[in-house]
Amino acid sequence: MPAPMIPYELPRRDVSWQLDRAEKLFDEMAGRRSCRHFSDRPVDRQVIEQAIAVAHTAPSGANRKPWRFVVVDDPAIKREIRLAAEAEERESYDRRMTADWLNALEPLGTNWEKPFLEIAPFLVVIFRLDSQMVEGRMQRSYYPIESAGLASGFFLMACHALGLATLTHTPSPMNFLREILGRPSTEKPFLLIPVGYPADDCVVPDLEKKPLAEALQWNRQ
Ligand code: IYR
Repeated sequence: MPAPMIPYELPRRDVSWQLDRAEKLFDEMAGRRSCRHFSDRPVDRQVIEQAIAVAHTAPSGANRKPWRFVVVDDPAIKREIRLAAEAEERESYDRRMTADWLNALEPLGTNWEKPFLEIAPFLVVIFRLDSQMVEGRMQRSYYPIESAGLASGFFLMACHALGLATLTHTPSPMNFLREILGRPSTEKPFLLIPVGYPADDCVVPDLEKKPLAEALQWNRQ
């Protein structure tokens, strides 16, 4: 049965308001960087829950919201995650990643060591749900990867807007997260996101960014 329809309105904005707002939003988001040097300064649990509430407003296939956000702040679990991630990362850096891949990562200065997994106050593990219980039976999800990606983007933006640093970390393979966190096999680890504040001496690489003109096209080429 179709859901009842309710009015949907947005405030009317003129172009100068939109361009002014766009500039401010651009400046704010362009200031977001992936953080690999976290402070151990705590973050209030309510703040991270609010950021997840924002992520949970993201659109999704058939409105099924096929994601789960697991927040880890237990030091013993963070340590388990660090050790398991580093074991996979060591294997990846030493054997699994291609020379091209290692070359592409060189400007970032990353390696297999991931101390931030213990230092950041929260590790947020986003799972994508390939199926889930709906109306009392297991049903498949629609576009779970796209949906989880959308919710992840909303989450990163919410964290940044709340003054929190994040890293989209993808130790590979990530199945250890499902085991450590006790999630069922229908839930696939999607991203591991440390959240917190940058360390006082945090630095980020000064990277050249791909020009927007290479990413934007009007109509046909
Ligand atoms: N997962 C590894 C390697 C890595 C891969 C990509 I693609 C990055 O943008 C950054 C790192 C690591 O986290 O070190």
